[in-house]
Amino acid sequence: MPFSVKHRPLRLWRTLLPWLVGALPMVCGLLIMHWQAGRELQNRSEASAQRVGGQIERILDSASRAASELLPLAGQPCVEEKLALRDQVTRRAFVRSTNLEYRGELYCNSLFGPYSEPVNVDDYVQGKLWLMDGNSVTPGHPLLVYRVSEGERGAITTVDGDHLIGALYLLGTDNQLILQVGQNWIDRSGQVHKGLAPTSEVAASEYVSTRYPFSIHSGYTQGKVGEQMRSEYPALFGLLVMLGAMAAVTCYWQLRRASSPRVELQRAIEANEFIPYFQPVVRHGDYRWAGVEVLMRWQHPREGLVRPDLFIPYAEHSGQIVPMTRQLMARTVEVLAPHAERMADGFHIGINITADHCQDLALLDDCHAFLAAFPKGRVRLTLELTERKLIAPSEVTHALFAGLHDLGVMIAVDDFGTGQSSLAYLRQFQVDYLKIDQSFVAMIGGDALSLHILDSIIELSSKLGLGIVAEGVETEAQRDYLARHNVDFQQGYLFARPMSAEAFIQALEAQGLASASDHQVLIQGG
Ligand code: G
Ligand code: G
Ligand code: MN
Repeated sequence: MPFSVKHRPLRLWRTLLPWLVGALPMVCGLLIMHWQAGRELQNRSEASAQRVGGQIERILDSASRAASELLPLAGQPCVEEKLALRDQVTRRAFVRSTNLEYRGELYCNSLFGPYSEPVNVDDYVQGKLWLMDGNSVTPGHPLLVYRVSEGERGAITTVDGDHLIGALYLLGTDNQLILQVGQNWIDRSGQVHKGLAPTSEVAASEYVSTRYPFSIHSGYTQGKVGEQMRSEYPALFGLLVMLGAMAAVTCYWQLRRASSPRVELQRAIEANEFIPYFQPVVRHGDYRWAGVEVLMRWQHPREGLVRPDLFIPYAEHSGQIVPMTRQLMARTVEVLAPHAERMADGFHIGINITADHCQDLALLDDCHAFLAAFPKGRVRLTLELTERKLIAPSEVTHALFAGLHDLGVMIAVDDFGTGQSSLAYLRQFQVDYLKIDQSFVAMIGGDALSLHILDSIIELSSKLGLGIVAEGVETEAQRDYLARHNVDFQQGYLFARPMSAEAFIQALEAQGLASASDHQVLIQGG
């Protein structure tokens, strides 16, 4: 089992990781969506600059044709040509007025006829195009002026600003569109501004006409990408949230699976994975079952059956041994109580407890509940306290052991001889049995000195008036030696290994039958 020490930063990391993993697909998805929306806007911006540019070129074509047709007339007397000027205004859709220029002077106008105004070529970009914010006829109203010239002659046509504004409105209003002519520009408001048009913050693009000296700038205001994402990808966004949540939950479960021992034990407690195994204890003389020791096993979903020495130490350390033992006692009741009639009165049931159990009186309730599940007097509950970890006496332990005594619960000191419990200790906790540790039983057949230790323990306990249980009996020689020394009970592989509940119940039934037939043999024999 991968038990490891838990570090604080690790715990923080474990808490954060599912959030990070959940956020990752959302962040990546949002980045991709952002990029995609930006690209779409860029394409749209370029397309609209191009289309609007095309429309303005068409408008200028009309102005340019009119001017080209009038150019040969420049220099002729105005009275003769003014009808030709008006003819062009009428014929050309976008032309508002036409003019003739000769030697730097605009001398003939389609509206006024003869006229006089100097022509400043510098007003015109490349001598051709001028975006002006009004003239004497319509002051404050934008006007696009087209000029064609040849030597001293020139023809000038004007386009009403409304046609330009119309072109800028051509594709709707969700984007920014600006017509730039030289140092002047105009947007949908119809106001002519001086200088260079401001570039859009999002998806700025430019269409530079190859036929006339103007350009179209298009783009979007700040926040357009977000708006685009919200309006175009709500379903995709929902999917991202779902993916993120799924990733986070999966990560969370994966982390839990390979989590710390405490979390793993807690999970096992909740899943009821701690089950009782049973090892019989036999009586001196006929070696019939006098009782049983309940040994905890962990039925792990992946590791299989886990031995207690692998997890009990940690459970004791973390304090989780208390709820685990409570669960074990409850399971033991479930298994054994229905078969109580198979047990002789005073059948011992040994439960291992630790010092942790003695810090409050909860154990009293557990024992009370345990005994209440059996017919009165049928079982003797024995709590086995390991001698390796001594209990510190206090008011609570005093009350606890007095209460246990009143309930008729017996106390056994487990692994006796391996620790250093004093006589005072044995008396303090009103001990009833000593369980001689199997290392001493293993000395039988060894050298004389070792055997002497075993003999001393047996002698001591009989002098103290305590019952003795010998653990780890594996050979007949050991069994017989212990029998000769009047050890009350024996436990070990020689008689039975720890077994599952089903096996134990089966064996218990077989025992009952076996003892009945023994009895018959005795009667028949007698
Ligand atoms: O069952 P096994 O046979 O492997 O026992 C190994 C050790 O685990 C023994 O020292 C035994 O006392 C201890 N042990 C077994 N079951 C429990 C239990 O329910 N509680 C405690 N505290 N120790 C147990
Ligand atoms: O609670 P206690 O420390 O007494 O636990 C008994 C332990 O001894 C358990 O691990 C149990 O499986 C083991 N055990 C029981 N009988 C024998 C035996 O005959 N030989 C050996 N080696 N171990 C035994
Ligand atoms: Mn034990």
